[in-house]
Amino acid sequence: STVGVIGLGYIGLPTAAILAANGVAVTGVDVNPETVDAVSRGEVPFVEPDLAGYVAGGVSSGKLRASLVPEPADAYIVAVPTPFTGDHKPDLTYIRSAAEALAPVLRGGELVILESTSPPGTTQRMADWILALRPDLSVDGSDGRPAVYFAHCPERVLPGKVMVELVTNDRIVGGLTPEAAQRARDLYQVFCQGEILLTDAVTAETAKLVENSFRDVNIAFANELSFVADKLGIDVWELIRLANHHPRVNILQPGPGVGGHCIAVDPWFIVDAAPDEARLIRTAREVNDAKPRWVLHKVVDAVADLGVANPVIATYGLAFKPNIDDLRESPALEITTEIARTFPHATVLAVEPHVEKVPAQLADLVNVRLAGTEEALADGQVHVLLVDHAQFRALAGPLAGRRVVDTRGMLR
Ligand code: SAJ
Repeated sequence: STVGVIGLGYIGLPTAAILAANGVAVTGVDVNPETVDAVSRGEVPFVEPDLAGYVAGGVSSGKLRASLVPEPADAYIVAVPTPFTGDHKPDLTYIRSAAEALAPVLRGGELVILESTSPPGTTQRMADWILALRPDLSVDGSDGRPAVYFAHCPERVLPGKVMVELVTNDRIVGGLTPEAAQRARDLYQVFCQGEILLTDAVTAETAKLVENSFRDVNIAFANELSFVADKLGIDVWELIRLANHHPRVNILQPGPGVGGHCIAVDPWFIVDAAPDEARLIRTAREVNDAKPRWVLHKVVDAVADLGVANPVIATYGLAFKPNIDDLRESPALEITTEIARTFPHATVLAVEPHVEKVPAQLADLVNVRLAGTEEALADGQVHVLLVDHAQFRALAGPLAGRRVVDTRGMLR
């Protein structure tokens, strides 16, 4: 069988590569010519463990190709971004473009799977967009029009473990029709060893959003405890460690805020779909989004306490979580930027072992530069711990007794 994967990003490219590794002829489609060129050469335009080997192998075996436009295939997987707009409304522009690109190549009988994390009802909307351009087709073969089988199969892989979790995670498959769900299951069975659970499309869409909202609400609880503990003058990490000894309590860890392109986004899709009902989910987003500013205030206090006009402030970590190079929606990057803006006369030394060149967001701030750990330890007067990278575990000794804002409890 042949599969077209629309969108060669963090999800589409690994999915295309794993299908190809299992003998499926895959055409990866992307609107970005640089991405298409890179994949055609067997290269990966971003960092994800083990992915490079799969892509190189797929291209050299001839099973994986890349193209700027969709080509006829038996099945399509749409894995394009679903960001939100400034007022927290979902932006479905990329799905709509994918639907418009796909419509002319359909012949009837194909399976079209939406993998992008999407608000409830999006699979139906994608089908509506396609069928509006192709009134000769239908979702169920009614009126003698050939069927196109639409399903939603949300991705659930953890960045940094994508190639493992693609194979081992259970998957939810929601069809616009039961037949569509069954066909989608057959496709995922090619590489997925987890359980494949069938449902309808709206339930599948909502399940994905609920998973990430669950995590967001739980992280917000931990972050709220960090505000409470600070007010009470107690150590939040000690507090959580002790409370977690209860057999039915399992509190997550506070941090500088919630980053990444999923957990900080997806809960808003639920809030948008059910604004009067999703009160806790909305509040959790607000609590987590308030955390970077709170950390900035702690830095302002530490600098005031230092009482120096041109302080040297060292920040440790820019990524959105430990041991990766991903800076998307990173609270650590946001906090470092805000520190530099707040203290134009300070020197900010940003330590990020996973990044080699200054990120665009920091590029026009003349008082920030990347530095190594040794320089930061030697010259820094205020130390802000933002990401618990493995490399930073050794900081506890050298930073003991110094002026530190520790957002991750790393000095404990
Ligand atoms: N964080 C904390 N405290 C914690 C745990 C996490 O502050 O105790 C922060 C992290 O530092 C980071 C953010 O939360 O800034 C999110 O990190 P994460 O590791 O929880 O999740 P992601 O964004 O890398 O991946 C999530 C996963 N979803 C769940 O665990 C429910 C993943 O399975 C999804 O596939 C992914 O979102 C996605 O693409 O939706």
